[in-house]
Amino acid sequence: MKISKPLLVIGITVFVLASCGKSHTAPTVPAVPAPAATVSDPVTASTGAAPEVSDPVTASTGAAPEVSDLNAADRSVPAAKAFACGDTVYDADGNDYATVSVTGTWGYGKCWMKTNMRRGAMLATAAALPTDDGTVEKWCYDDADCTNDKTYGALYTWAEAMGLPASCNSSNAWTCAVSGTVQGICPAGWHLPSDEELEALVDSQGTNPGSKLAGGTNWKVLDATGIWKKGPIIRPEFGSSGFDVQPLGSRNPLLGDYHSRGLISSIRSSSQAGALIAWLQSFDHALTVVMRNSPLKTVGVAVRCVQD
Ligand SMILES: [Ca+2]
Repeated sequence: MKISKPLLVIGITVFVLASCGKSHTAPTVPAVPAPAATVSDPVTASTGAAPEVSDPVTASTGAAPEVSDLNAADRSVPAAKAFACGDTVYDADGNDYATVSVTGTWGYGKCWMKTNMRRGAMLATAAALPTDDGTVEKWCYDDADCTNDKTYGALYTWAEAMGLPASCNSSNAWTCAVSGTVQGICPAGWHLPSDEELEALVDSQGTNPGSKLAGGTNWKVLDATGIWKKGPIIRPEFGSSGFDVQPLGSRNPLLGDYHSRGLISSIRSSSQAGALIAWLQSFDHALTVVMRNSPLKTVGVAVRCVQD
């Protein structure tokens, strides 16, 4: 018949195209018999054994390839919800933190933690120092476990907060140098604020920045139930930024003790001011302004992270 030849050509073409598209499921190629060894073959001549020829896939176990249903399970998981400022963020220990987009006269707008970091293992006393033990270490005021204390949080040295060796608390050698943003003890996607970022936060508030950035519960009372003791920092605009600096005081490295809870708080920056000192911002119940200071890196102060 005259049409038999064209049909045969089309059939071959379809077969070739189909084969090209299925290369990952090509049938096993039969093993090619090895050529017989000869006396002059330097490799096989030493033992006289013929080279073994086998299918490397099936010879290893003889088991059929395992078919997993992981892909099907993955497809059933909905895409993760994108983080929006105001959502809760979690540190590496699973502790939760409220977040806030800080408002201000000039609309700073970065996303900050609304409470102080609490991550890490508590040091036994204020006199103890963190070490390079592979874990984050913190002080808790009066040595009372503060892991669940969202009112005050924990205190950290500069190096421990930065994830650097403890020797960086007394050195600004190149191994302790800081460039770009530093995650340190912050959650992934967050970092310790630089000196410049903290300065911008304060400047964004205009007048009385201390009053606007400080905050917390029961702030108006003078007795033990209020976290800020009443003073000039208490003004009509107290807490208006939403940042809510919490007055947890600090750890004094010279005396090895805690002091000034309810009166003072500092927020640590990632920026060094020298071998022994680093920049931070201090809030005092007696001041409506915020003070930029550079005390010893071994002072224990609060850490607030900011989103990258
Ligand atoms: Ca440590």
